Amino acid sequence: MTSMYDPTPADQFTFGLWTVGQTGRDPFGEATRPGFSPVQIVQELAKLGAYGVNLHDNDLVPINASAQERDRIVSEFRQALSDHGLAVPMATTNLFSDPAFKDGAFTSADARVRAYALQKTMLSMDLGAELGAHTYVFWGGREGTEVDASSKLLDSLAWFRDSLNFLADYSASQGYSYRFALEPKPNEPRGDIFFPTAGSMLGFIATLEHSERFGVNPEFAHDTMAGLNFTHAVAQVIDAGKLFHIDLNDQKMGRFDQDLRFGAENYKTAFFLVKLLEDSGYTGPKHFDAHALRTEDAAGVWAFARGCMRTYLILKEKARQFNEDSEIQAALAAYRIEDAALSELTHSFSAEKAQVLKAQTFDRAALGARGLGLEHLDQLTAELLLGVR
Ligand code: GLT
Ligand code: MN
Ligand code: MN
Repeated sequence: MTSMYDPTPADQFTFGLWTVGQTGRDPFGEATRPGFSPVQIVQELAKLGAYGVNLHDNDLVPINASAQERDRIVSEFRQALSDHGLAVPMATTNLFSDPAFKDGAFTSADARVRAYALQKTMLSMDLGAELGAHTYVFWGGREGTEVDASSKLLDSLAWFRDSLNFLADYSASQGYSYRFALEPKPNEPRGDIFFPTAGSMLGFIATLEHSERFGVNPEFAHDTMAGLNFTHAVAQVIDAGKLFHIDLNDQKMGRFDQDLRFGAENYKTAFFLVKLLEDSGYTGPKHFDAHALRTEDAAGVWAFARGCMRTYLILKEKARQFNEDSEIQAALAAYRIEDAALSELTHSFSAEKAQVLKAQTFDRAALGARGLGLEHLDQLTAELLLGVR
């Protein structure tokens, strides 16, 4: 039996090969399940109604594969994509697993590592383009420090900028259609990762040569680890016109990077995030950068994947109900006070308007005394989410 919460490719849900392919290994224990081949992942995701699959170069092609092996693997994978109607909307580079990158890739203090990182990324961009990807993600997992006595902070920023400028030019020289999405994270695996927040990424993007080709790939868990409000971060990225991609998952605040199933933990934040994405008209892929719990077997992995997508669609329906609920809309209308004359006065400067505004009298006591009705509005929202409205 199908339901309105069963995903279809039109919903544009995607998973990374590394997400559903994760084997349960963590820093304290070995794999608890064998994982799946890239071709199996394509088959299963297509059955579940996903739109696409994303990858790092080495999720598909082992780092030590020969040219012939690479071509064979890629051609088998392309065949599976076409057989099952799945896209590869996003590609990225693994610049964090190999010991060569233990002190950073583009921000390594070793010029040879920086050059190797550029070479590896160009080859990975070639692979992504071959598979039809239009978004290229940079997650600088190893770009950071534990030891600031290394004295490379300002150099690292310049090296990172040079690398991105180089790669944007490489993309253009190859005729690739890439838009680049930079993914912030505050820490883990480094003690401190450079560009910890969406805001710091936005600031850095403005310094790039082709800043119009660069945007942000925010991740729910990354802001939540640091105790930040992810929905607020995404709003700022949307306001800047820079939401090029998004990584959805869940997380308890202040913990290690859990990458939980979307909506597993913070229902309310997930609701306001989905509402923001839907209301703002975001049309890009919704990528679940999460993995099944270590307790799960193969069936648990697909239950996890299906759960991510269903929860998004359930919250999307709740957002629609929120927008159509007359009591909620009345509470919102009462909360917001519009004044056309004052808005005209304040929305842009003129010397004359400034004079008029300075002469205006405000009833400060009345402004402070007004009750805003937010308890009522929040309780209505809670009841909607809890299914009793
Ligand atoms: C890694 C990380 C993610 C990044 C991926 C892209 S890899 O799983 O935890 O947040 O998005 O490199
Ligand atoms: Mn991510
Ligand atoms: Mn993560």
